[in-house]
Amino acid sequence: MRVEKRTNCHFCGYLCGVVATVEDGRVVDLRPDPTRYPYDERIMAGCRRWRMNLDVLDGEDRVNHPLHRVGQRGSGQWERVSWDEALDGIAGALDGLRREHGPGVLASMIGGPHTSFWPLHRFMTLFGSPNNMGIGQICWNPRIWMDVVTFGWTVEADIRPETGCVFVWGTNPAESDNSLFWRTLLKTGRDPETKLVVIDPRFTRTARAADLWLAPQPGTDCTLALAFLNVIVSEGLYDRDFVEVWCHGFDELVDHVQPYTPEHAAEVCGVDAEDIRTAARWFACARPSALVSGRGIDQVGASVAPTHRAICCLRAITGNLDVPGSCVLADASDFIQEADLELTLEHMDELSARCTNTPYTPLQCYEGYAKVEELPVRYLTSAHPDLVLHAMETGQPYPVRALIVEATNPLLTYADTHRVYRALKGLDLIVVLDYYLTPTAQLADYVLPAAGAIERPTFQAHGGVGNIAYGGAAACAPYYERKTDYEVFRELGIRLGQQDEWPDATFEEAIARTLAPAGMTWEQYCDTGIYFRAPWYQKHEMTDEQMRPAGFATTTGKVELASELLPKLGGDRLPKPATPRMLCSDAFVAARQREGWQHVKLMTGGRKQPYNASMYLNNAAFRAAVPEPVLEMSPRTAEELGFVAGDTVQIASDSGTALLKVATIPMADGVVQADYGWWHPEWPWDEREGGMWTSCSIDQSEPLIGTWSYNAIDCMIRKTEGPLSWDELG
Ligand SMILES: Nc1nc2c(c(=O)[nH]1)N[C@H]1C(S)=C(S)[C@@H](COP(=O)(O)OP(=O)(O)OC[C@H]3O[C@@H](n4cnc5c(=O)[nH]c(N)nc54)[C@H](O)[C@@H]3O)O[C@H]1N2
Ligand SMILES: Nc1nc2c(c(=O)[nH]1)N[C@H]1C(S)=C(S)[C@@H](COP(=O)(O)OP(=O)(O)OC[C@H]3O[C@@H](n4cnc5c(=O)[nH]c(N)nc54)[C@H](O)[C@@H]3O)O[C@H]1N2
Ligand code: SF4
Ligand SMILES: [Mo]
Repeated sequence: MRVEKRTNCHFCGYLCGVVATVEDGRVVDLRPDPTRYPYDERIMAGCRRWRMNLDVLDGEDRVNHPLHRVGQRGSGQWERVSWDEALDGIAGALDGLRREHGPGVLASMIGGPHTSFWPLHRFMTLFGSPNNMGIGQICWNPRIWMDVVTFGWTVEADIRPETGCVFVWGTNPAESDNSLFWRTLLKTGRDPETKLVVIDPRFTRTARAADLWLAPQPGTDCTLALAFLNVIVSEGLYDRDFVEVWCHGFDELVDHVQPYTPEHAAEVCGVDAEDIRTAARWFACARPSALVSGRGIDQVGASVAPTHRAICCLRAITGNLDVPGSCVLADASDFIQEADLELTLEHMDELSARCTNTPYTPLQCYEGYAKVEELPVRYLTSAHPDLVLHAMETGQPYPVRALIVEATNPLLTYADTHRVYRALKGLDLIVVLDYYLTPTAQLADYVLPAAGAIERPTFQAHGGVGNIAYGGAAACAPYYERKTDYEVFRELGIRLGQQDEWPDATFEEAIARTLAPAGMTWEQYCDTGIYFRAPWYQKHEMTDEQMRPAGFATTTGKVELASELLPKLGGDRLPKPATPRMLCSDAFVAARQREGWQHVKLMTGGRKQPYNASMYLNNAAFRAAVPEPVLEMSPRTAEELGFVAGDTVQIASDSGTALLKVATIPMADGVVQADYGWWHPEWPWDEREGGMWTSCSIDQSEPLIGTWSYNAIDCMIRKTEGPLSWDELG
């Protein structure tokens, strides 16, 4: 029988709708679905991934059955086992470890937005472990935290026809966000009335659309933001009414920004002082103005909190907050939020008692979470990898002996990958749930076959910061013995006494339950593919029966330019640039310099099509188009270092080294940018994986949230001969 099914691609976080033609349970064709959000003809035409959904269903290298390790860890020898054997084996081992060491013995790792992670986190919560590592500290959380501290809630850019100026700060949606947002931005950038300012050390595809490109040295953005504030305050360009009624600590901020003149920032950031003035004036005067930020400033380590705080102040004093076309405070969701699905709040006390983040990162922990009045969202308590790895290595503060890895490849994408590797090698139990035998899966005891998008339902709710959820149904039942992530954690949970907490047999039913409070049924969701409430504005002005305005959900009820909360946690009232915490030791630098290596500043992980972190490197067509990882630098930097495009170079820090090919692009001088996540699926399995050069040491992380740096890193570099290989990586 031949039927057409509406389903979604999930090869990036945007979940474009596709229509699958299904014959006797097998998908035989796919085409874009123009009827469902987030559809855009040009996106589908330009995206090289959605057709892959069909190709990989029967992909030769997919994991199709549960695998159990035979031989030594990492030896690459597997036996096929049944699901019951695998799940009984895992549950039995976890039960034994919990009896011996307590519930904190189990840790988990997740990655980017590849699937719904709440089932794993519900499982972890019910098991009793707070050791859920993820990308919280370096992807998204820093902004969410500082928005919440300053405004009481998170904000999203609301780009509309009337938007007069957009700051695109440390994000490159032309490569990273193949979605409607980028299309909207591009259209806005082409409007002669709208000023588009891109702040990025690299001249990216996004920067090409800009009216003004500012290229700060990485990690100096806090000073730049303070200089914008300096211009706006000293030229009287702020929104007096909003400041007077709704901002707390304006006078303090005015004093605070005095030293941060454009000339000072020009020196620190390497940006022209006049350009700083121009950008600041546009943002303040071309209202409404919107601002979006990304990984570029989420991953700057020590400066992350003050940078975001300064940006929050910029939005607030210019009155670009919660008015149409500026930055709107997100709305709480009508459907159940992920944080609730994870059951975190119900188990706060128990989890808090075992939280390894306490007292190291006083905001990013259960106690920090409890201090903020109203919290949306998830991941605000996710465990710091350095602290959990430490527990794996030393048994302190208690032993962590088992690990579940879901939809991430930490041997390539977590920081300090040599250390991740060593810590994993010493564990008693590793379970990996993935599509492929990734380098991380090669170290597992059990590899469990995950059902891919179009084989499973999808539900994207952007972490619960808005009143929007979209996605849809599976096109077919999982092929072979693959299972949805939800089913795996449910079945494991039931084996470990959690049966009462998993009432829904399938992920479809769980999504239906999630949507029920919003009054939407599963059938309606599959049909429309979206639950959505339009944004509404100036919520702080809404009055109650006594005509009292709602205000902001902060301790003072106002926008806290000067924070009342952060000093209680050891932070600053006002944003101050932090001293960069250097990653290379003096001894390492000196030793390499004696051997002729040169010293540069390193950024990593600039997003590029067609790959996504460590994914799709097994796609032959992609590899033919983009065959190797590159190291970008300005032509001037290349010349100074003595390199030409195409040279093979080696970069190193004291936590690792990698080999890449030089490419020259317009970008800030003295800085290099390395692709990340690279591996060579076609090379025989070899435990010496590449790409290991960053560090997540807690000593070098930002002190409140625990953000480590992927962008303002110290590194050494030299030219090397010959093709890329593992041999030099030793
Ligand atoms: N193709 C592709 N798309 C992806 C991903 C992928 O791996 N590949 N990953 C997905 C994920 S997990 C995420 S989090 C998003 C991230 O999405 P984005 O945040 O848009 O990430 P990038 O595209 O790398 O853009 C970050 C930009 O910040 C700049 N930058 C680096 N350091 C600094 C700095 O100190 N200051 C400033 N101002 N800029 C700086 C970089 O040059 C880079 O151009 O992308 C998602 N989309
Ligand atoms: N140096 C450096 N490191 C970084 C970054 C950087 O910019 N520079 N960026 C950081 C950021 S922002 C992020 S988000 C991370 C991203 O890092 P990861 O998320 O770890 O990276 P991926 O390579 O995308 O790994 C995803 C894995 O999940 C599997 N997978 C995909 N879909 C599913 C699914 O539905 N179920 C299951 N079970 N498995 C699935 C894929 O096969 C793949 O092996 O990297 C971080 N690390
Ligand atoms: S943009 Fe993302 S979700 Fe959309 S088709 Fe491409 S890979 Fe799939
Ligand atoms: Mo990310």
